[in-house]
This record gives sequence, structure tokens and C-alpha cells, in this order.
Amino acid sequence: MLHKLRGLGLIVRVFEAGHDVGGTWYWNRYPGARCDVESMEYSFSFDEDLEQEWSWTERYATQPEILSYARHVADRFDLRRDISFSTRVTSATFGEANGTWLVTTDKGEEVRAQYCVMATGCLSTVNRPDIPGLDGFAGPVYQTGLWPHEGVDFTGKAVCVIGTGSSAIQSIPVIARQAAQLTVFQRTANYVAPARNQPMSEAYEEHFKANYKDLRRKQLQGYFGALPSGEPRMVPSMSVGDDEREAAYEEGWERGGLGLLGSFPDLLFDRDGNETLAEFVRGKIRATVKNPATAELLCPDDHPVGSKRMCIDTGYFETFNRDNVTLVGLKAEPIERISSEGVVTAKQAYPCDALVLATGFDAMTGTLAKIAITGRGGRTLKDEWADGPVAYLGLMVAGFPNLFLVTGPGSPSVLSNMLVSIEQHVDWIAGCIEALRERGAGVIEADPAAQEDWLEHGAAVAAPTVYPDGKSWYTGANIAGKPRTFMAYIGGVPGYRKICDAVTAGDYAGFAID
Ligand code: N01
Repeated sequence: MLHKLRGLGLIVRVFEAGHDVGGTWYWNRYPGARCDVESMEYSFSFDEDLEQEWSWTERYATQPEILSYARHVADRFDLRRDISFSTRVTSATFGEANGTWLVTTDKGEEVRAQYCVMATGCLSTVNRPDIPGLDGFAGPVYQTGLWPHEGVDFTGKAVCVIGTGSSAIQSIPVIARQAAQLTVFQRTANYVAPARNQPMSEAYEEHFKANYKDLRRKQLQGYFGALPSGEPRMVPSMSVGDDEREAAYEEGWERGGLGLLGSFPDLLFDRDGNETLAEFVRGKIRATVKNPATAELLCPDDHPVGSKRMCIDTGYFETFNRDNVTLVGLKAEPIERISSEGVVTAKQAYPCDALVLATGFDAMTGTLAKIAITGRGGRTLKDEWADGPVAYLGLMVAGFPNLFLVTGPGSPSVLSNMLVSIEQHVDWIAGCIEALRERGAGVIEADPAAQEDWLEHGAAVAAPTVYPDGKSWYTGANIAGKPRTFMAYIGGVPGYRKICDAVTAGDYAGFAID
């Protein structure tokens, strides 16, 4: 965004809470952290030289490698000189008299700007669980999303991990290899497919670099903004025989990655079809985990595949065959409190030296809620979103002129390859600002009726899918008191882009420009 807006000749200031660039990949330094979108596809497309000069070393990049990439991009485009690091924005207030935003920071700075872009991330405010006694634990408490920069050595330690989402599923196998004893507290079992990570092959990288343009175009045609893995079968899952269906899942399992969910086009719609994939994954868990009771506990049975974010792993289920690892099912024995010595459930105490909270995020809205954002008539964004977030195209909110959201609620965001969605929003916002300047307009604002229509459309698209069935951060269900709405746009990357392009071509239909 900074690079693009500079290119338009604007004066730009960026405020960043971290000490460096990287966002997600700056904060999430837990052991085993890596992206589950393939590295060649999880990269910027806006500069051909950048595409050609950077080399990824593995199929799925590690957190340190992605952070190096972010630093490289910052240096290459000389971004740092306009970024104030270690600075949190505390408020942003729209001045109706002059049509500008007044932004204040925790460093006491006040900045006035015509446009304000909230590039605050979808998963950037951690969820610290409200468990009695947590603050009284005698040992260190680590949160996966706020991991210490110097790393943590668990050698010889007894460690308790609370949570079994993506962050836990990546970190548990690594912690288990180091710790003396690891106890995992699982509330909801998850569907997990193998990552099948591997070193980047020279031939694959060369093929990609020689064909970037074409491959990027194909990425944009994919529902998730990623290339299809294998040959998708374009028939409904229940229209084929059991053997053919099983063979399709087996192929997806062998290829590895999130593509398993795309084995048939209707797995996110047809609950019977979805259940066949669920049973396939359960079969894999039972075949991997030696202790039958532990295997059953690890088998998800209360939500369809994909309704909570599917995870990919490297040796997660195998970890439960280790002698130093214990799984505790919280449905049978809920956590009652944390004592100074460890975790206490309804059945027993689990003493430990260190506690790891892999308990996720206040997703999509949590970070914006922490900033006092005030629009027209003194209305705050927090109040506007009290019953759930509303935003036209996930880009702008009625009553908040010239305030743009990058991957905001109501856009594909977390249901897509984030880099693809971020770039699309950045391009759209830059194009919009350019158009405003060309016509000498002062403000652009979402029309409340268009915003309402978009909200209704989003809900209508989500309704027939399995997504709303899971108690997930997608719906706000992981945060007590948070309104339940499905916060991302399910229409897919290609459909959403088409709509945004049509809005632009229709002279910013659904927006008022003054
Ligand atoms: O968080 P989560 P995450 N007591 O919310 C449990 C992306 N990501 O950080 O399911 C006990 O998924 C909670 O239980 P339940 C990705 O989009 C990507 O792992 O609510 N348990 C759950 O098991 C992902 O989806 C990558 O019943 C409690 C866990 O904590 C998103 O970030 C890697 C609890 C939280 O799981 C978030 O993932 C990592 C409590 N009080 C993350 N509170 C890659 O690209 C919560 N839990 C690879």
C-alpha cells in the first residue's frame, strides 16, 4: 500500500505496532510456524524483478523465511523511511468540517490525513482465555501469537499446551521433541491433512519463474486464490461410487495440503459428501495413532470438515504415539482453573513448568475494536459493529468516509490466499484514490443501502454451506460475548474480484463521491 500510494505521488505515513515489518510473520514465532499456502504462491506479484530474484527453499515457507522476505521487500522498495515502528494507533477521528482523519498514536503524535487505510490484519489480536488463576501460574506463560523473539528452550521441561487449532498443530510436534513431558488440552478435535512439505525443487521453481504471469492468472481463477492441486473432479461427491470417492481422497491425502477439501466441488455444500471426507480423515487418524482411546479422542465428530479452518500438519497425529505426550479431552474433563503449579481439570491436576496458550485470536474485528475510530456524527466503529461487522465489499463502512479496510469483514480475506486478497484490496484502494484525485473529489463513502445489500448477499451465499455449522473464529464463536455472524465472504476470489471490478467500472456503484 505504501509503495503504491507513493507511486501516486502521495505523502504516506505508516504506523506499525511491531519493531519491524512482517505482521503475522513478525509476531507468530512459535516453534514449527510456517505458512500452509505454497511458498511460490504466497508472495507478491506486483514486481517482476522481485518475483525473479527471491528464492524459496521449501514447498511451505517457515516463519523466519517469510519474515526475511518481508524485510527484503521493505529494503528493496525503501519502505522503512515512512514507517513508524513500535507505534500503536490509539484513535482515528473523521473531521466533518475539513473531510480529513486525525490519527493519534501511543507516542503522543497527531497526524492529519485525507485518507486512512486500516491494514491491521485479520488475526492480529490474540485471545487470552479467561481461565481462573491464569495470572497466578508460577512458570512462564507463552502465547503462540506473541512468541518471544529469543525463542524458548523447553529441554527437560514439563509443558502444557492449551488448544488444538493450526498454531497448536504446528507447534506440538516440535515442542514434544524437546520437552520432557507434554500435555495437550483439546476442546475440539480438528480435521488435519498432511502438509507433505519438501525442499523446493529447482525444476519447480524454474517452471514457476518462467511462467509467473500465466500461473498468477490461474491462481486468480481458483476459489481460494491458489492453484488447484491435482486434477479437480468436476462431479458431485455422492454421484460417484465409494471406491472412486475413496481414491480421490487418497490422491488428495498423498499430494498433501489443503487441496484435500477440493477433491470434489461440493464438499463445502453437501453434508453427506462432507461426512464421507470426515470419515476418511478419521480412518487416517485411527490408522496412525496406536492407542485406540487417544485416536478416538483425536477424531473430530462435532462439525463438518472445513466449517472450522482445516489444518495441515507435519507429524501431528504421530506425536501422540510418543511416551512423553498425553492428550486430555476437555469435553470429559473441562479445565477448572490454573493453579500456581499447572492446569487443574474437573478430574485431576496436571503440574507443569511452562504453559503454552495456542488459543487463537479475536479475529477480523478485534484489532479495529481496540482503536477508537469515530466517523460522521460522532459514531464509533465499535458501536456500528456491535451486532456484527458491516462493510460494503469488506472495503469501506458507511458513515466512515475515506477510511479503507484491507481484507476487512465481508471480503474473502481469511478464506483465501491472503497475499492475493491483500494485493487486490491494495490495488482497488489505490485505484479509487487515484480516481478521486483525477476528478477533484474530496470524499468517498459507502452507501448504507449498498452496504446492507452486500451484507444480505454475503449471508445468502454462506447459508447453504457448511461454514456456519462450526463454532469457530470465522463466526466469532471463540470469543465470549462476540456477536455471531459469518465474517468472511464465501463467494470466492474470482467472483468477488468480478464484483469489485464491476463496481469500479460502474463509476463506484454503491459509493457516494463528493
Ligand atoms: O487459533 P484457533 P490458531 N480452553 O482459533 C482452543 C491461521 N493460522 O492460532 O476449537 C480450551 O484455530 C480452541 O478450542 P475450540 C489459520 O487461519 C494459519 O490455531 O474453540 N481451549 C482451539 O482448539 C487459523 O485457523 C497457520 O473448542 C481453548 C484453539 O484453542 C488461525 O490462524 C498457522 C480455549 C484455538 O485455535 C487461528 O489459528 C497458524 C479455552 N478457554 C494459524 N480457548 C498457517 O498458515 C480457545 N481454545 C499454517
